[in-house]
Amino acid sequence: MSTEMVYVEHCKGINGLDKVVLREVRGCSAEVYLYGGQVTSWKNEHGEELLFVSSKAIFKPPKAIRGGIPICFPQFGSHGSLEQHGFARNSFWSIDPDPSPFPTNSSNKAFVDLILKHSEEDVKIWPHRYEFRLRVTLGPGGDLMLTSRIRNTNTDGKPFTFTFAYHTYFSVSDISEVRVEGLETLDYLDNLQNKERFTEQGDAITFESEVDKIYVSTPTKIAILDHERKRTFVLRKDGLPDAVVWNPWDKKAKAMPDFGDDEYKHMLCVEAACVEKPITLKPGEEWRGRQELSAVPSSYCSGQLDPQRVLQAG
Ligand code: TA6
Repeated sequence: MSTEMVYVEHCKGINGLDKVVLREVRGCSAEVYLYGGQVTSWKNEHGEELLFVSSKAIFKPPKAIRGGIPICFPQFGSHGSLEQHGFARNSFWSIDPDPSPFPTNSSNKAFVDLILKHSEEDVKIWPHRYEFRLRVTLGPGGDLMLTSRIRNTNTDGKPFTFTFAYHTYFSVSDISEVRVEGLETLDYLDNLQNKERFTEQGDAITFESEVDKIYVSTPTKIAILDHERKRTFVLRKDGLPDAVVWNPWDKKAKAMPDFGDDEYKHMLCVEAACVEKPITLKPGEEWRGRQELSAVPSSYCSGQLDPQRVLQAG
């Protein structure tokens, strides 16, 4: 029997939806649904799930899958004719037959290239043509990388403007034991106060109630420390100056049919984004936005782990 390592497997997921499973030699894995181009699983070498997907997630178009890493494009948020967070996460992506050269690191074998182009439906509500190439890579050390390349392919000479987010749902043991490092003292727009601008206080962010904040001009590295699990997620980003931090807490959790009443205790969204300053592309121009997630053991208790060291580490 072949013991050949299967790095990339195309198969059927929930409700028969097409998905791709990425595997690495140490036992780490990831899963991406072609519906939404959405990562719905990222496991470490022990098979522990690192992303949150609601037990009530509805894997049935046109509803977006509640959890994993929804792609918000061509709009983050809800304004104008587009639905909340745009249509990319409610669309069927394809395997890219001709992935124009992504800078490939030959040691990465577990990756998939997806593509989404304008549909005639979409053009009715967002009158532009585009090619959105998404590469999802599971690195040899179990890191998860998403690279988006969005090109304006309008033939009428028109530029287009968009906002974007990787709406990442991290799985945490207990939200009241989680700290976020790297956003201290930054300005943010508070979605709970009409997007008014405030300045964050001087130390790590902790959670005691609903939070829905868009931090602007943030550093390339953000750390999410799960004290109970002694695990730190490190989010590295490029081309994405903002970071959205969201936890619905109890009231909003109860109001979402595809979200368990108590599930807010076990998730936190920290989203690499471009919201404050939308991106404008002329025909032929391309934008690139990338995020890299890693999960490192952190013996963080009573300050033993210096979070700044985590952020400054290579
Ligand atoms: O990322 C935070 C946010 O914009 C919140 O305001 C909340 O609406 C969340 O996204 C989830 O949005 P969704 O459309 O997926 O229910």
